[in-house]
Amino acid sequence: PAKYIADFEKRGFGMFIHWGLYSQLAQGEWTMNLHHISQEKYNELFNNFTAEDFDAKKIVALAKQAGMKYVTLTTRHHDGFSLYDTRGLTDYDVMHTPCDRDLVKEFVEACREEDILPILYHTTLDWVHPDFDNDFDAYLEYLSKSVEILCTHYGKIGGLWFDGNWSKRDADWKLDEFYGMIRRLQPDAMIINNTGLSRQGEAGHPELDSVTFEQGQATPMDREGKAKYITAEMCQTMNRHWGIAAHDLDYKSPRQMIERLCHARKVGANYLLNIGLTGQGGVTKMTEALLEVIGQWTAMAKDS
Ligand code: FUL
Repeated sequence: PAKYIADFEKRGFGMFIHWGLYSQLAQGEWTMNLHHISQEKYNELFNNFTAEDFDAKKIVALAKQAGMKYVTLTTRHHDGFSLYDTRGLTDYDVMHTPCDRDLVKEFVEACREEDILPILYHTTLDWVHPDFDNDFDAYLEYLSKSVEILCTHYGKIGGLWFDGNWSKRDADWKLDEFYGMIRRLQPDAMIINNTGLSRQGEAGHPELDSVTFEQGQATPMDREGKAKYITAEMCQTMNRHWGIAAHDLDYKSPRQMIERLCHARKVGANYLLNIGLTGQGGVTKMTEALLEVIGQWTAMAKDS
């Protein structure tokens, strides 16, 4: 496989970060949809977003200490809000909140300094954009321009991680064009999509560099058999939610997470372990404690 794919595979263990306006409510990233949060309430989250606790360097250091070699950040989730400067494409971005900092820029730069590969998660499903359900071609153009910004303003990125094509299974997402644009602008970026391969037994688009097993486990058979893949990633939550959820104390033990990591590596897959940041971008004590134990283990495993 291409060198960048081999590099991704060698890195093996990554940190997934879910963070957005929804984090202020601490009910998971689907809360707008599941709990019918009003537009008014969401405006309040937008107007209160300061990101004052977000320290990209600290997060990268935490990931490193845990033995992780890449980090995947939700630059835009299904609620449509962007953590990056969309340069006039939409007002619904971080530059129009009190925060007024390009958080993706801070993130990518912090990663680069520490040889951590930055991967940018971007939703393809949008709950708030008026074109999503009315003028899908216009929406695709908006989506493509959004991703083009990520491909052109942050230097070399490690990859893009898409999520949401499952929301309109029969639609023409024009993936040839979409992925083609990324290949042109970022020839060494991984193109990953949450294809739901584990449920579907299908590998998605041929252009994909990696397929994702959300919460599920890859098996050696998948690699050779029907659901053939070049690289695979198993992504998993620490508790039961991706976005921070205050009521959810159902955490996995470090042992369970380490076993998953070992399983993934045994079948040649990567393990992407999620953390949910607090409303203004901080890391919870629980997350820090779990990462600390995992780091002690990975450090010992490396030495032995
Ligand atoms: C899912 C999304 O709908 C979740 O909110 C989360 O981002 C997960 C990683 O992928 O399909």
